[in-house]
Amino acid sequence: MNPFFRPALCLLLPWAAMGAAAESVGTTAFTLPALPYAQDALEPHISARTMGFHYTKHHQAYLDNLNKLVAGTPWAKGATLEQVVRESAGKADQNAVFNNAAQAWNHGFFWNSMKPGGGGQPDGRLLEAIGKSFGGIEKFKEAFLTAALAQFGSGWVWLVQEGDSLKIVKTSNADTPLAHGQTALLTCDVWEHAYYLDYQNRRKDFVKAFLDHLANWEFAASQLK
Ligand code: MN3
Repeated sequence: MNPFFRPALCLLLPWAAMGAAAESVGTTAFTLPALPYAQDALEPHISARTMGFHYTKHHQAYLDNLNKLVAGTPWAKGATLEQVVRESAGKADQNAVFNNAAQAWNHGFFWNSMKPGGGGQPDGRLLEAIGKSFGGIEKFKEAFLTAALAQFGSGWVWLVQEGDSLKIVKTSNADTPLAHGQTALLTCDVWEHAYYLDYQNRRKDFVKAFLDHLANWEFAASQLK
């Protein structure tokens, strides 16, 4: 099915289920999760051209590589993407599996971290937790932007929950909070491929657009433990 026509299905599934391998006879393949919106839905902040490359080329490539790497291993028999990430993390001989599985997971999480008409601020428990950990939503946004600009080279900036507190963390390349016992709430991809077509070298403008116009606070709140 064309992923464009699957957002309703996606909304019915819990996020965790979306990362599960699709089962067929005796073997499984990790498949591209449906985007929760159309590829042009985040314009003008992220162009359809950027989304097209990012989702159908970059994200797909991580999944294609992962499927090749796990073929014939126990991971190809019904493991979830989360399992593959956790089980390959920190193992030198599984570095390629980790990189591709983590990037596949990170991208699925990133698509869900945005929505058309997002931004603003969360409410309820998440707003309270942000107040407690960062001193308010504006201070959180400043700290998130600072972290995004401080990430040297390719990587991600995240809002995570660790125990009772919220933190902003940066990860390099494919690294992910999932590998560090943290609960991811929201992420922004700061690899150049995420913004270069639209913003060239202006990472700051991209991350500001993410915070002010795209951040999906309902999704972030749904990940709180
Ligand atoms: Mn990316």
